[in-house]
Amino acid sequence: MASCAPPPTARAPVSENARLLKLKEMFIAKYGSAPTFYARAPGRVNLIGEHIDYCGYAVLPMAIEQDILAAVQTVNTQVVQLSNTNPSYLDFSVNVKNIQIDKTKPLWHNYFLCGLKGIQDHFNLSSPTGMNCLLDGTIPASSGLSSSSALVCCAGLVTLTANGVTLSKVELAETCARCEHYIGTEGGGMDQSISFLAEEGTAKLIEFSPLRATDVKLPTGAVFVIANSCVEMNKAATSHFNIRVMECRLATKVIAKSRGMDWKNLLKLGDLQAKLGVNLKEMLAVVEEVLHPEPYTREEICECLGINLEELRATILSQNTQDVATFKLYQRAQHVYGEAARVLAFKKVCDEAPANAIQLLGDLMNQSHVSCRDLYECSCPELDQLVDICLQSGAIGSRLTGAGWGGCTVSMVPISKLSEFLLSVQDSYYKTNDQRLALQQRSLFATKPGSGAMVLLEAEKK
Ligand code: ADP
Ligand code: NG1
Repeated sequence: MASCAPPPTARAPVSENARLLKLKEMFIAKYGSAPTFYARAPGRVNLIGEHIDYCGYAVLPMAIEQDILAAVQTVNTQVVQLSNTNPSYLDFSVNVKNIQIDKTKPLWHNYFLCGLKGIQDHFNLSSPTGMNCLLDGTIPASSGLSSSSALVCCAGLVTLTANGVTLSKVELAETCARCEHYIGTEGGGMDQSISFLAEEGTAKLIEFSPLRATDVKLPTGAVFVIANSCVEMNKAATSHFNIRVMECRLATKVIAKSRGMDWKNLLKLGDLQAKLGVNLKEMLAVVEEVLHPEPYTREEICECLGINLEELRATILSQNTQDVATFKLYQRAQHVYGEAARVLAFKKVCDEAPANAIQLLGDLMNQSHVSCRDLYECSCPELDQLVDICLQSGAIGSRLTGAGWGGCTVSMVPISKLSEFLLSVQDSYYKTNDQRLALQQRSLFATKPGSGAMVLLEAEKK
């Protein structure tokens, strides 16, 4: 199986590739000699299955062409030096034996340190190598296209390669998913999995425990178009994301307790379903029966679980959700079970390819957006407006993608309508606002499934 293999290593004719050549020249100007290898990890667009990976449910993303690329040289010291082609990401250096990751300030180098530390910890490396690295990214940051995970995955692959150790793509994806938690966000493994397991030309159904990726053949008559709302949302700098993770965790525990189960050892809505042995539709009925739509106060949750506030804080809540006063359990659980079912329905339509496949997939994407907006409350006015504009401009389906609260939409557009669609979205969303107009070129683009992370070595000169 391809996923048991390590990420591929390819030979790249650097002098013929403008981006690699520029990076090489900048590297030499910065560090005085040429890089010994390059590594890239792509971002992704999630077609459907939002905020359910951390509940244990399958998701359906594809890698995009935009990526994080690193030029690297190992050195004989224990120092890792990091620099970036984007001057707003400042230089940083660290001793490999003293890596501290600041959860309170998610500066760019902290994401690199997650990957670095993740690999060091995995192999328990006693004497990790130092290195000089120059990074270059093309994924719009904090826009739901997974720039942070691409950086963590790239750092993981760089550290692996520099230290001469190997892992399969699956092991790398699992290690990088775990180590991104060092920054403080409690995400699932979607982003890191697709970054390593992606293959050109196919979207993937990503399933967890055990992690596996299955090809999903997308319909031929439509293209997927990404549109950035130009509203940035940094997951690690706010508590929105972790509050949702905690709400799902609390819903799991409250339902499990009500059914007399071992609730202390259950964390995910997916594991709860597996233990109850019922289908997703039946889980929606369980949610209806056990949970109420009014927000739960911390006190009510403590009462339901028979614990005190200190225990709630110490054993269940994350560091940045310690002081949250109320949690919506009913709405979040409704979203998760409904969205998990939509992912399976999407995959089935792709597999069976009926004549009305595009309409059916579009309907599922639209339902997903409504659920993210109304039940999960992870949209924002600009994203809702952009989704509406995309639908009015000819998309059959349109939804927010990634964490939300800003960032991008993904729309499914019939190929025959693509040019009209792009012009119409430009006119209605980007040309109405100077800030958006300035960002327009990199904000609205058709995309297709790209390849996964890889190591690049300079091709020998002929
Ligand atoms: P996303 O949805 O893109 O993953 P996050 O808010 O979780 O968004 O992470 C964005 C952060 O990742 C940025 O604030 C920055 O610290 C880091 N990052 C993204 N792109 C780059 C890059 N090209 N170079 C350095 N750091 C980057
Ligand atoms: P982005 O869009 O990269 O912030 C986040 C999580 C995913 C997933 C999505 C929502 C991380 C690293 N990524 O993605 O695991 O939960 O939100 O579907 O936490």
